[in-house]
Parts: sequence; C-alpha cells; structure tokens
Amino acid sequence: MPISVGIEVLRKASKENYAVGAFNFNNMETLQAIIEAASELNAPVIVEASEGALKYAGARMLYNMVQALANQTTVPVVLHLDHGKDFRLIMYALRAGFTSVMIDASSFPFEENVRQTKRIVDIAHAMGVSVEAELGTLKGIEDTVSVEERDATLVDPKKAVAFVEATGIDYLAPAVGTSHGAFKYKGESKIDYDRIKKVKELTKIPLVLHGASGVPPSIVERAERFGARLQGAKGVNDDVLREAVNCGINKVNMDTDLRIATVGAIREILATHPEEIDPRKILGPARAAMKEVVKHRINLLGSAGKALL
Ligand code: PGH
Ligand code: CA
Ligand code: ZN
Repeated sequence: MPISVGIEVLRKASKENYAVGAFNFNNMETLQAIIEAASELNAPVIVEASEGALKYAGARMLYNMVQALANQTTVPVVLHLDHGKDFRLIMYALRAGFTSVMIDASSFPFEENVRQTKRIVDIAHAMGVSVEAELGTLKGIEDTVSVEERDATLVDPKKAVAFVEATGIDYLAPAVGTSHGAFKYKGESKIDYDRIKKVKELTKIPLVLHGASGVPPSIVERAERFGARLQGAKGVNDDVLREAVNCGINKVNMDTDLRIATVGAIREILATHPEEIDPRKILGPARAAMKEVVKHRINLLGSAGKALL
C-alpha cells in the first residue's frame, strides 16, 4: 500500500498501548531487512532517515526505495525524518514525500524550541505530514551533534503540556534518561518511568523513546569475535523497554543495534572467507542479521499483528 502517515499509525498505538518500531536506514539492504521483518510479523513500521542519511543517499532515493517496498507489502510503512535540525533539509524531506518529520530544536531554550517547532508544524500539517518534536536533552552523541553529559536535562512534564499546546505537534520525544549510541550506561539503565507516565497522562499524545537500542550481548560478541572494539557497550535491555512501553511509549527509535548487527556479519564473512569478492555475499548476511534484530524488537513492542489501521 502507499506510504502511511505517521499519526495514523501512532494514534492507534497510543490508544491500544503498544509501540511501533522506528528503525534508521541509509541503504537498500537495511530497508529490506526492516520491511521484510515487519511484513512477516504483520506489524506497522516506521523507517526513518537522519539528516546524515539524506546527505548520504538523497531524499528522493530514500523515498523511492520506501515507496517500492511499501507498495509490495500490506503492512503500514511510515517514512520519517529523524532529528531534523536544518530548516532547509526538513523542507527537502517534505518535498521528497516523507510522511512524518522530526524537528529537533531541543538544544535551544524553551521559547525558541516552541517557535521553530510551530513553524514546521504549520507547514507540515498543511501538507498532511505529521510532526515529532523533542523536549529535554539526551546524553551522548546524536548523529551529527554531540551533547555534553553535563547539559543533560530530563523533560519537565508541565513544560511538556505547554509545549504540546503551543506547537500542535503530533507526537513528543521527552528526554527520560536514554542516550544515542552503543555506550548508553555505565551501570544499570536509568530510564525515568514515572516521568514517562506523567508526561503521557498530561499530554495524552503518542510518546517517542530515542536511544532505545538494546545493544544485546549476542550481536556485540559476534562483532567483537571478529575484531570490533565495543568494550563496555550497553543498551536498553528488553525488560526496560517493555516497561517503558507499558508507561506510554508508542514509537521506539533504534539505529545502533542494526549497525552492530551489520558490522558483525560483515566482519565474520571477511574474516572467514577472505577470497569472497561478491558484495552480495557480504551484504546479504548483514541484511539477514538486521532482520533478526528487527523481528526481536517488534515482538517486544506489542505491534506484531497490528497492521490493520
Ligand atoms: C535514535 C536511535 N535515533 O533517533 O534515537 O538510538 O542509538 O539507541 O539506536 P540508538
Ligand atoms: Ca536533543
Ligand atoms: Zn534519536
């Protein structure tokens, strides 16, 4: 079917208390892995491209690949711009046909975040496109932007309501203690469940969890066995993610897990088959490894079997 609009998928998830997986992609193999996994589980899915992905592959290329695959499946597929920070790049994504965009002005003071977000909402809504925005700061590295740990601040639930009312966004990414990348925590994960519940109770809109990769030991160990350096890697484990969804999360962003799965599979092939020069024999196993990761996470989120909108 045609590419679906973000809010149509997330409204149902919010009403029925499950979450939809939102997976980052830059290339064909990753996209195929995500959409095949979702199709096999009869789950709605969000494929998301960062500003870096737009620069790497081009928004039109990404859109056309998604459209080709969405047309071949019966599950809803949403094409989302992840962490849009540059006004012109957000316009570029809208023009290319993205059905959901994130404006991330969370590094600015509240009033400026409202101003920039509202401007995108006015434009995107006029085009029938949904908008995500962020409040508070995630620790760690965000694709192109690094945020110092000392600046880390979690979302204020009262400010979240004011933000949603002032901007008219469709879904909100509240900073609740996660961070991007493969090294999220030193000790145990510190997600603030009560804060998620409070924000949900007050805003009543779909909520987004960024930095949700699990960094599971199985895929980390495979990559390390063949030379990757990932000592100390740690993510949002399955139990923590399930609880976050119970508290009101409806969109779960994951990128790092697919990256590690890719690197592990490629490293293994290159190490064990040094004579191999067919890229398909190298990228194929990476695609298979990503598909497993995606299936595991979708099953956890409760969106399997929820394809009918
Ligand atoms: C993410 C992905 N993208 O917007 O939030 O986070 O690094 O945990 O995959 P991870
Ligand atoms: Ca941010
Ligand atoms: Zn993110």
